Amino acid sequence: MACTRPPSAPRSAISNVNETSVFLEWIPPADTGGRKDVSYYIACKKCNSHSGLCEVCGGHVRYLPQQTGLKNTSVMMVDLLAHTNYTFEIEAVNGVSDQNPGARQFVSVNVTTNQAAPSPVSSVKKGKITKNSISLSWQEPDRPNGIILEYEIKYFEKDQEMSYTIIKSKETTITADGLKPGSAYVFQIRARTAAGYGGFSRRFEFETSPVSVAASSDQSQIPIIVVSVTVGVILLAVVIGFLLSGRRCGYSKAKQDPEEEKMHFHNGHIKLPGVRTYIDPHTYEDPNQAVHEFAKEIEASCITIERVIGAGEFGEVCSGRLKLQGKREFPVAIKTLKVGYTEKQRRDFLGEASIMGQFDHPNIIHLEGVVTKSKPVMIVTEYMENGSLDTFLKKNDGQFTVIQLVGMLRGIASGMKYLSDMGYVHRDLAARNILINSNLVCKVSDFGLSRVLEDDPEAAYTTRGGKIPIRWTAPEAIAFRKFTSASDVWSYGIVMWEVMSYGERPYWEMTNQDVIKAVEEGYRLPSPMDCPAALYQLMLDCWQKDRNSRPKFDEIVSMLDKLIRNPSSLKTLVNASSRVSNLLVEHSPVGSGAYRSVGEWLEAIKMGRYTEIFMENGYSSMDAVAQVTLEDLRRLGVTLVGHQKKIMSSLQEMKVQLVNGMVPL
Ligand code: ACK
Repeated sequence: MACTRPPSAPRSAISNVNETSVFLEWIPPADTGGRKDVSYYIACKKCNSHSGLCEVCGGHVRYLPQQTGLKNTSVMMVDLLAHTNYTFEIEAVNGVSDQNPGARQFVSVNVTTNQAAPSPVSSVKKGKITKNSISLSWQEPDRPNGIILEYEIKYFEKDQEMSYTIIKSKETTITADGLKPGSAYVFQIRARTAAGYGGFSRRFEFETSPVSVAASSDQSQIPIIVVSVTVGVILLAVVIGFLLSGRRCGYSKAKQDPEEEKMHFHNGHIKLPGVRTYIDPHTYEDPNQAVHEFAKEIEASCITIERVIGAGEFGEVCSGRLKLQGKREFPVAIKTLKVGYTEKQRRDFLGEASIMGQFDHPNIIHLEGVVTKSKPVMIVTEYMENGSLDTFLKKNDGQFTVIQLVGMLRGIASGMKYLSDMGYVHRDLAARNILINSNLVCKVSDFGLSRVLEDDPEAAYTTRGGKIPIRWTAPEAIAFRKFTSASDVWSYGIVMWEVMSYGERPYWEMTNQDVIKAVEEGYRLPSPMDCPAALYQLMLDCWQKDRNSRPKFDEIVSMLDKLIRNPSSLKTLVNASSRVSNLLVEHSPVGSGAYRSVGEWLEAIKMGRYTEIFMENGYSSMDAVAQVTLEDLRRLGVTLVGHQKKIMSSLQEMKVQLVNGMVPL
């Protein structure tokens, strides 16, 4: 047997951070060492951001599916610490790696995890029990992921879940009193940090003493609030009355957790405990107050502008660097407000910062702060090296693996789940409004008030006077302005299509009117080329006419996670011939109209070099060309993916123009 050697390092590793989980993907080593038994090992190091020193990660990190002997080129690490720098080294090994005295061959990836809610409280002990009260104590969660601000204790009499009581406590002990003697009660506890509430603990059941035992209660703990469901309902009625009586308007979240019955006031806005809600800056009488509530003021001297990278509606977009006290300088994007602005323009410009500043999620563009005390007025955000997703994909046509594309889509869905949980409806979700960084992490951007649609060149006026990006918008939002998270899901389906077709324009050159008509008649975009069937099915689900039948963003995230964990599920592609015949079943084939000859058509799309091959193989008329499938192209020797795409897209475009429709649902 020939001598073999250890493999070279894996290549092109990319990471996708989601709160305290990291997904890694890489390409196999260029040199497998002449063996077929290559597998991968992941080394994890936790690094101190100040000293730069790293230590091996503790046993709390979980690797899915495993840390060693990985056969696939991807892995997920979960249960990492929040706000922590990690270095992951991906090493390729084979049967002779152990014999190798030389240096290890690995590719390394540095990531910083994001904030995460605390893990559930796992251990709860009963303390003093009387006939009317139960005292409890518990341990802080294993992974608080921040400073615990308070605990919420929910309890109810066993089998009476509909009538529960909630106590809040800053301590890890409470006494629930006013209970029935000799009755079983169920308790659940959750912790809250700045990142929000963690999950509830499992249910703990304790019983009060029977009547004969002397009553006593432990007064050492002070519950902050005790409100029963009944009181909650009364409070709700009072709050509504209060608002109707003309007090400053509040904002209640569109999606309300039925379990939450209590309400708090925050700056005159109703806030539901446990669910962070987006507050519409419009509800502030003074928009400056909103900006300063949600955005940090940055001194202009901390910012170095380096170059102009684009044009926004309100002024130039630049790249530069931000140096905050006690922190290392880092790259930022800077949106500026052009001189001579009106008060309304200033308000609308800063409105975006007031919205963005309320979000904290790895797939939402992060606001560093604003400059309002000097001119020019600026909005400073994290820098996304690869710019907008649509341009980036067009520039890198055909360059990514399906898993990489799905990773991008997963990030966008995760950002959108966060926004919908916050009660924020984006209304202009499109690949042009997603930014992508050097790690291929996608982040949702472009937040605005009414202006959201004003500055989008894609937005067109509807007959009802609104301005809407027709190709990305759900029919109910176009027809009667019903913008909801479900209409954002429709747009997400279009973004999926844009991503899988590397930035192709949805519905090609069809007019907006034709798009509205075709969609109304039940036609949908056909599958992009080489698209996994599971992804196209998800797109079709997002484009259900009945908005309640569309998947929710959390379901989309779970579905994409499943596909990423099981890459073989992405191997089944939408059958190329069925893609085409879908269009032909319903309608007549491409014919005489558009081009007079095959040669003229191929010349027009700069594919004239294939005219001879087409003619020699019997594709001598446009009717014959209409039957061409991807397999036929490959057989004819059109092997370049870019050329295949160009030809198939052109065919599709012609058919779509002819039939004025797409795939019938
Ligand atoms: O495709 P691009 O390079 O990415 O061109 C547009 C341009 O500015 C106008 O919006 C780019 N851009 C916007 N925000 C950012 C950001 N945070 N990081 C990097 N580029 C950005 C966008």
